[in-house]
Amino acid sequence: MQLKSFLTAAAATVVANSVTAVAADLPAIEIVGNKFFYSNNGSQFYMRGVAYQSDTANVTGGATIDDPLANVEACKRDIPYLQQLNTNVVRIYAVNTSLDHSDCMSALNDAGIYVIADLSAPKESINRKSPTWTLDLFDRYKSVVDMFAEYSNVLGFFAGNEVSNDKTNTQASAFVKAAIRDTKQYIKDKKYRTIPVGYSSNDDEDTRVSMADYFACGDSDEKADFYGINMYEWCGKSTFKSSGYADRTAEFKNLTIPVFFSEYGCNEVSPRLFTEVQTLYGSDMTDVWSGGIVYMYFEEDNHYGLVSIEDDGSVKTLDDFNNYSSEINNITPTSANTASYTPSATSLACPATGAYWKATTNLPPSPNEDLCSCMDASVACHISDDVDSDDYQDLFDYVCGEVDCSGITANSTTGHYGAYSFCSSKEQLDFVLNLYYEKSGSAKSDCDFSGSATLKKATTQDSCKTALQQIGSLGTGTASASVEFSGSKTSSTKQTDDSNSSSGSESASATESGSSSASGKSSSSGSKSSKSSGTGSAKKGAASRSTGRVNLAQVILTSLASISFVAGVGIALV
Ligand SMILES: *[C@@H]1O[C@H](CO)[C@@H](O)[C@H](O)[C@H]1NC(C)=O
Ligand SMILES: *[C@@H]1O[C@H](CO)[C@@H](O)[C@H](O)[C@H]1NC(C)=O
Ligand SMILES: *[C@@H]1O[C@H](CO)[C@@H](O)[C@H](O)[C@H]1NC(C)=O
Ligand SMILES: *[C@@H]1O[C@H](CO)[C@@H](O)[C@H](O)[C@H]1NC(C)=O
Ligand SMILES: *[C@@H]1O[C@H](CO)[C@@H](O)[C@H](O)[C@H]1NC(C)=O
Ligand SMILES: CC(=O)N[C@H]1CO[C@H](CO)[C@@H](O)[C@@H]1O
Ligand SMILES: CC(=O)N[C@H]1CO[C@H](CO)[C@@H](O)[C@@H]1O
Repeated sequence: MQLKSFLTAAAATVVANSVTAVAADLPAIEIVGNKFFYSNNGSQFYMRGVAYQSDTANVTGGATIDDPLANVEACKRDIPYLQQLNTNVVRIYAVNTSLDHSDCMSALNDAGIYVIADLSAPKESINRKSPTWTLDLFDRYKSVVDMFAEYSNVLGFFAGNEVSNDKTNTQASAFVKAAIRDTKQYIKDKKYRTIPVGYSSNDDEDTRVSMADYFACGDSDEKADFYGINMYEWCGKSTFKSSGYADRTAEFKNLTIPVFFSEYGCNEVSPRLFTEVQTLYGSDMTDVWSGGIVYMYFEEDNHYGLVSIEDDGSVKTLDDFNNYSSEINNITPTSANTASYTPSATSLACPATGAYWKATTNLPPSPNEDLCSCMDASVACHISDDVDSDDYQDLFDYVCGEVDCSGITANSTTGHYGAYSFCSSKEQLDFVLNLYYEKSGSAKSDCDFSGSATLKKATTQDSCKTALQQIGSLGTGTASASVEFSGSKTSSTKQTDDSNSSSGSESASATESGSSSASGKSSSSGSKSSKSSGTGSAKKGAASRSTGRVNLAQVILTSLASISFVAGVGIALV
């Protein structure tokens, strides 16, 4: 009998595992309307979260990600403390997908704790100053999804953290929303559980309403599944009204997706009293908000810790821990149930573009590796393999002064996206060098660039033809035809380390925005008006390139290059 042999096998497994007590998997959390629910019984789920990751700023300095889910000893050390804090969610800012997370994930599961994880990492995130949504970045996001999809205690993923953070860079949100769309589709394509994908925002008074509406509006295929706001408005003893919470609640009450504090806990008054907890989980707010995540577990220089880790590795609870503990263990939020709950509204208008909002709802295209490979094989002029990718930018600057580079650029205000705007820097460079080569008459010397480029045989595979024709030679059209590239993909020059990933046109400083918020908190954050949530300061300049050097090199290169083209002499690139 099939059943009997299954039972026998199961029994054998139980015997083999008898030392470890295996708790059942936590029920997945699902979303209906603007609320989270337990999938097993339909009761409402409020986040009682703690941000759980020590300083990731060192990553920006070139060190490794301190991945809390890969350190099972620390997990096991900390879980009893998280349980004292009635914790049901931990927020993780950056994971290392080369490491094993299974032991910590199951320890958290057994403790009734869900994980909400950022998909980006400080070196691999959408840059608010020159935003792109690329093959490389999508690969990073996919790798995190692949790693965590199997765990039922993954509550959801953040596709970005404070990427746009004021009215000067709202354009970047279009790229984050494209990331949400593509990640959701990837989860579907892989037939994973429907894991929610959302966004974590700062709290900027000019942009906060437009931004929330932007992420929550539109087709279900592309809108965020939930929305977090990093909130530092309630400092010391405050009230629902005087803190600003009342205004925020009025502003977010029409949001059609769950909204919560993805960080909170102003520390202007220390020790923190956490009197906001009663309000957040009380009747003034629970219709609109789904709880929050206290920033943060570990005490560090910025003084937001609930515990400190002593030199001997032990945990010492701080005053903030005790105060938060007494508050969070004393809440009784009302509970809706899916059986009787009907969302009051299901759709929301997208924000109009204007002085404070510049991202159109026409999103950047989905990165398509085959298309980039098709294009790259079809061009004749290629950058030489021995040119350092650090030097690509100089070539882009020169060539894009000579030819129309719209095929590789993206503008989320106009909604014009080059068909190759998501390709690797190398592929993009090949594309524009080839445009220059063709424009100049396609002589061998037109593909030289001071010895940096070479001609190769161009081939257009049949399975690429229609799409490439639709896109056109400038790269500005849209392909409705699908593409399939056979052979080795050209974009396998996946950038894996710091120096390499800061090269080219894609992003000079991917660390500028993204998951570094865990480290960027200045101790004075949380001003009530919260023009900025205070999370930006330490991020600034995190990864600016050595601008002086580049500019100088660029000037020299550009003039040398112009001379060399005229004279037909090859000059080696510096
Ligand atoms: C629903 O299930 C969750 C998870 O098992 C549990 O914590 C909660 O108490 C249950 N709700 C009710 C009303 O039984
Ligand atoms: C990491 O950050 C801590 C705290 O800011 C600092 O003391 C330490 O030197 C840094 N380590 C590295 C490798 O940068
Ligand atoms: C990820 O972990 C691997 C294996 O330990 C390590 O080699 C790598 O440097 C880590 N990467 C980051 C960004 O921390
Ligand atoms: C919420 O929706 C109501 C009804 O459509 C509308 O009158 C109100 O202005 C909206 N509030 C906000 C803050 O958008
Ligand atoms: C996008 O287009 C607008 C309108 O033409 C322009 O003002 C803006 O500078 C462009 N942005 C980028 C990043 O090119
Ligand atoms: C509201 C509250 O619990 N306040 C306590 C916070 O911690 C300090 C220091 O332990 C206590 O004095 C407060 O009573
Ligand atoms: C592909 C590539 O360019 N890899 C280089 C990245 O940078 C390191 C040094 O930081 C080089 O060793 C790799 O060859």
